[in-house]
Amino acid sequence: MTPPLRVDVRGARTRLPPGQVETRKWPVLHAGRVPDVDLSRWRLSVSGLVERPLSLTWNELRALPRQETACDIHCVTRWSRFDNTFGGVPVRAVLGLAGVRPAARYVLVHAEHGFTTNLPLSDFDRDANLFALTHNGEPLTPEHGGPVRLLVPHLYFWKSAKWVTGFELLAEDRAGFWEEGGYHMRGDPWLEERFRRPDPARMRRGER
Ligand SMILES: Nc1nc2c(c(=O)[nH]1)N[C@H]1C(S)=C(S)[C@@H](COP(=O)(O)O)O[C@H]1N2
Ligand SMILES: [Mo]
Repeated sequence: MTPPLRVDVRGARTRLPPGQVETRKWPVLHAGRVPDVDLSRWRLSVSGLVERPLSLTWNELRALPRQETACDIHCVTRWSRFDNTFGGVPVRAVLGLAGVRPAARYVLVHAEHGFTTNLPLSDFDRDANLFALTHNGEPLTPEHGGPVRLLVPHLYFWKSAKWVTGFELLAEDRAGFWEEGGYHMRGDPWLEERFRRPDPARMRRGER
């Protein structure tokens, strides 16, 4: 008798999103130079559709609750790095201080040198997200965004702005630095949201 057909789906689910390659190193990737951040003048500014606009000093940020987030990181240039532990202040702690107004739907994150990145508020307002101060127990190095970077681990890593200086809550989505150049407005690595699909109507009008 022929043996029964055997189907084995163990291990069929991977930690690696489509089109990604695992790396053990931690590549350094950004536009421009690594900024010199002066902590005595540094502020985290929160503006836009909030009940209480904020301008938190370095000490005020550090006095907020802390959390660790264990995660994998996925860069749109196709490298992924597993098993990172970031420590810092939960984004939700800062949102709680500022108070989100009902009309807020999107976030524009600001960083040193005018870097910006945008994402839906529903992706920003998540348990795992941090204003990260440490990586695997050590202070973030300047190359990796120290003294403080955003961490949004479920989206491509370009949304995790290094040298973060604040964010705005908005009613309408507004393209950030890489997004202006065609990168995706959301950037879910599991959906391969790398680039925006060109809008044929806008292309005909000669717009982006
Ligand atoms: N301020 C700033 N943050 C940034 C970028 C940047 O150019 N400027 N690049 C993004 C991109 S594309 C990636 S992949 C990650 C890289 O972070 P890493 O250098 O710590 O690996 O930072 C993101 N944050
Ligand atoms: Mo990236």
